[in-house]
Amino acid sequence: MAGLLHSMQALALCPTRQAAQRAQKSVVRSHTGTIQQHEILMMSSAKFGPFNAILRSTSWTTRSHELPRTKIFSFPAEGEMLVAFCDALHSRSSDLMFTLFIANKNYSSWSLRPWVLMRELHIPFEERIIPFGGISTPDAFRSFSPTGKVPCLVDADLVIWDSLAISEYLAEAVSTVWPSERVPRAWARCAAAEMHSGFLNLRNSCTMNCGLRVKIEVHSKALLSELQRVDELWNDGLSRFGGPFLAGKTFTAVDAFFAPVAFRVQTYDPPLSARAREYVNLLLGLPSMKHWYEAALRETWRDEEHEAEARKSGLWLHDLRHSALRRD
Ligand SMILES: N[C@@H](CCC(=O)N[C@@H](CS)C(=O)NCC(=O)O)C(=O)O
Repeated sequence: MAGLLHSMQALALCPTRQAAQRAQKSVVRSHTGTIQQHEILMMSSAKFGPFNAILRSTSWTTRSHELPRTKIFSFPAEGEMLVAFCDALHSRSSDLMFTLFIANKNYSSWSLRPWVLMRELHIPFEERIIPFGGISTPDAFRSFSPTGKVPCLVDADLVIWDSLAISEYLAEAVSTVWPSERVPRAWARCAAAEMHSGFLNLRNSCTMNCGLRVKIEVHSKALLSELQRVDELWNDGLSRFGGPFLAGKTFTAVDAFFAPVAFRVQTYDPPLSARAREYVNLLLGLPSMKHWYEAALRETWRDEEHEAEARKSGLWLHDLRHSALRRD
């Protein structure tokens, strides 16, 4: 929509009297399942005057077989009026509703990535939790996700079933998902991809379990070498782009990809440099991360597979989930 606004502003600043036609679309889906497509046709004609904007607004609902209803509005559109109109259309796009399927906040590290990204970038979405260790069966996951895994983003009739693919899908509409400049953007994509496809020892021996505090008794060589690489990678990004986030001043998808590592560090307290710890504290202090954490502590589902993984990781010092339950 920002692109739409810019192109419309450009158009408003240099209206020509020749018969020009431009079409721009915005599709808005409401909570009730109604879809509205706004299409702006710019044209001048004998009928509509020298320079008029025509809005073709079509709405239909996903819940019935009704035919779409189309309304056409036309009005003079020059200069500020056109910009004001575009602003109004832009604000309507905030109704855009994605549905994000996730699993337990306490365990689901992959779910956290798009969730924190969307929350930090103020991308509206409806959250649906399908918990491990609840009453849901593996079939429940297959009903919305082709792999039976989360996260899964649903946008109208489109399903995006992988956290990296979700980030790229969102990046097509929201320019702040990745850094705006070429060099930090390339770096951020490499680092996010490295996290997406690597760090298996960190994932397996320091499984995400937000509410636990665990003492790792023996750090394997493989785990230590991955921790060193995380540290090196974070220090590299922070020095190159000046922090406080990995690729510069603002939170982008690469920070979302490392957000689960911040919870792992909180749980397992592994050896890390001071700068890396500072970055972990920054992530843990974000309002969205605090919200996720508090919700994780309140969850009452327990999934034996995840609990067993955490038991293998080391000595449990504290289980804050229990105290959270006692507080309730
Ligand atoms: N490549 C996927 C991995 C997703 C994934 O493994 N999700 C875990 C949750 S943390 C899951 O759904 N596990 C359920 C299972 O393996 O049955 C992504 O990035 O989204």
